[in-house]
Amino acid sequence: MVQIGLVMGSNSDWEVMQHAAQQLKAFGIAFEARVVSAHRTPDLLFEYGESAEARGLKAIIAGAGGAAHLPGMLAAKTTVPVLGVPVPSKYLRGEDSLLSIVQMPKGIPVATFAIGEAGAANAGLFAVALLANELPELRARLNAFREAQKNTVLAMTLPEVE
Ligand code: RP5
Repeated sequence: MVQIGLVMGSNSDWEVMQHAAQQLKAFGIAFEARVVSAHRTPDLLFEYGESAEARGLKAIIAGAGGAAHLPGMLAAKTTVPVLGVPVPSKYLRGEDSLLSIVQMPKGIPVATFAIGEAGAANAGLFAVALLANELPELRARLNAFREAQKNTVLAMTLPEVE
């Protein structure tokens, strides 16, 4: 059963959003990836948000660029947690996307991540952490991931000064 929805406003967002998909896949999470555009397919957005809970989604990762309505409008249509990823845009490099997603008025929350690849990857990891609240085995794998990451940094060396 699909647990996480991964949606984005365009297939041009995939280059960034695939970093969320990679994290979900690495932890064996069942997810679906779809293009859902807030302004070009608003009816599909409503349908996706309205059906999310009944379909068993535990969280929705939503990425969009520019005037990024997608995460906020999805959050307006469901109480399933929405994790927003600002996708870099051509002219304002994603600062527009970030502000569009993060500045939700009180009452309809969107958990907003960093612009670009790091934000997408962290949204994936955050979704894993949400699921891990109910799944001890997944929690153990997440802790092992952190341990491995820590050991990689502890093993880092720097060049000698000439
Ligand atoms: C947004 O417009 C999408 O999320 C994408 O980031 C941006 C550009 O879309 P395309 O013109 O590449 O389809 O809706």
